[in-house]
Amino acid sequence: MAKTVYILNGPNLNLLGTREPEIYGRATLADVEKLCRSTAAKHGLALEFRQSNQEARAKKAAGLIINPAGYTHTSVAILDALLALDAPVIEVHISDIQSRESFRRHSYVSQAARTVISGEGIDGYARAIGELAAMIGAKTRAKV
Ligand code: DHK
Repeated sequence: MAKTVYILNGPNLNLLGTREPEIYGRATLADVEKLCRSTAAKHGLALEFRQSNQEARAKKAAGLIINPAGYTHTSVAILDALLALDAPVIEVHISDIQSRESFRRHSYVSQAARTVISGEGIDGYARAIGELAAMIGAKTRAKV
């Protein structure tokens, strides 16, 4: 059976495409999901893709990719939830949080993340899936 990877997207990421496109680009969350589904398929991974303003349960996850959006910079609760998870976590940001306002430069979530990918646009999600696939030993096709 294929391993399941969860991709969780925090608040306001449902507005991608129209929200500050000069920072987040023109791709919609549906475009991100499409990219993630095709990348996951190449790695033989099953995918749960969610957008939520609340914490999601990911008990069956072999690995988890999270863009916590604004909660990145505020939420000890999300950090605690990730620390309780027995699966590798990758943190993704579409924009480069280190080169924006000072309040965005600190991430609580990073403490629980094996890797942080920031500032690569939505391609960062595809890279995260590839890195997670390597971490969890997914059966990646030769030509990805
Ligand atoms: C998305 C958000 O909504 C912001 O609150 C973060 C992140 C950055 C992103 O770049 O994907 O500060």
